Amino acid sequence: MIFNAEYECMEREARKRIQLARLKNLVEMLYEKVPFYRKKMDALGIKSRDIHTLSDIEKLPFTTKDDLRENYPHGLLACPKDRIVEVHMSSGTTGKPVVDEYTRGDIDIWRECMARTLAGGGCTRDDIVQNCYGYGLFTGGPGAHYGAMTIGAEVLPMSSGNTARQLMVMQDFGSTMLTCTPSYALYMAEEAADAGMDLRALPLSKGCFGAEPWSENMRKEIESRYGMKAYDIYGLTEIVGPGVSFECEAQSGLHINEDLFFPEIIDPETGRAVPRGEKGELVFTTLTKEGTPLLRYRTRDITYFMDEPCSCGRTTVKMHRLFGRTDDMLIIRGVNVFPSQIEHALFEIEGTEPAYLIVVERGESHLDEVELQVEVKKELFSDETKGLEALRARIQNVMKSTLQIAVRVKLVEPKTIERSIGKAKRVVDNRNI
Ligand code: DLL
Repeated sequence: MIFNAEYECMEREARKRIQLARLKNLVEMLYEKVPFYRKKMDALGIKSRDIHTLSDIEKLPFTTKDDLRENYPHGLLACPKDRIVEVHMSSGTTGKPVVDEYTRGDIDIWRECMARTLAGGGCTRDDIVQNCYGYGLFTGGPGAHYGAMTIGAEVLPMSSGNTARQLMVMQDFGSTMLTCTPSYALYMAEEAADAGMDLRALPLSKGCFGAEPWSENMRKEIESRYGMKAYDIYGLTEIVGPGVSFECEAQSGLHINEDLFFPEIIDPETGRAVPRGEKGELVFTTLTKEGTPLLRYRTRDITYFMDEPCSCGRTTVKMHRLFGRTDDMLIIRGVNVFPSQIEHALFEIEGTEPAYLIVVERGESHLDEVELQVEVKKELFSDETKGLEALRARIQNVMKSTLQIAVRVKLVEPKTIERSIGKAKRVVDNRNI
């Protein structure tokens, strides 16, 4: 299924012309309306009239997650505040989240992107989409919701969690498509097996999964347990949410909605474009956004471009499924977690030593479990257990409210966490994704 053949299958040269026109508009608009960008462009001595070809984009400044954090909450707004109709957020590197503010036009872009995405996974107006991405500040739930509605499918806005109810609804309402993180899909499959439910006998035939890294083996596992086709979908809050790129029936690489988001792949060290087809850091420029448009946003995600024509007929460039990130961001149950956030919160808590270790496992249940080992002060360790238990509970609560996920806290004696003379090892990730 191709949702918008005109744009998704257009000749590449024609698309380039559209991209260039949109880029020029964007640069002009950012210069005029966003002081942050005006300053950056002035520092480089560049104006919109210096953009003649798409490769001139390399003259423009990058935007980083730190820039977003420093401009929190509204510093990068490019339109009057009263035009904003919706806001989403995800974790930043420290306390402040990364914000995307959408105008009505931005929501329309997002609906379009997600309609293309779900259609890539075979969604039609006859489908019943069980949407188990989280609803709230996270973009997953609302994004898939908008996309399914735009196609004209029926949406079951389940959000994540309450697995017994998910399985009941799946059975009773005959859901035909599933949208959630891949790990939650597997968790539900385990619960179904325990409850003696045969997922393969249900009408579910396809699903769009993303928001966290997953492997080809995980895809096979989901496909065989549900008897469905499982598609990878990618996106990030800063750019629009899910819908930046998606797999089609070929299941080999994700088509980028490049008429809307101009992609580059750079060497993260030098900031220069890598030779076409080589791995590097993915960078996006939002070509049509109005609320918080971004110029050359460094995603920290690693992939490469796949330029060869796709059997599905779309002409948009594909990206290989992600290989990882250039930073230390962890994705735990679909939630972005930075060790620096944990550190930041931890150091405000009296009684702890500045030594900690984050251990991540993906258990039998396929869900990520986090153990945070924290060294406590000597005095406390010789104290009665009541004090220790109170501290443990306190850290657990602070982590829950900082990270939005439950973390198991283990207090350890001073000097038990290995010290390092180089870069401290803060994370042991035992997940085999
Ligand atoms: O995770 C948006 C999303 C929702 C994508 C639902 C797909 C489905 P953030 O919370 O801002 O947004 O996290 C963005 O998640 O930079 C990647 O590192 C990672 N990520 C997203 N999709 C994939 C994927 C949403 N398919 C960050 N494979 C991104 C691997 C992914 N990693």
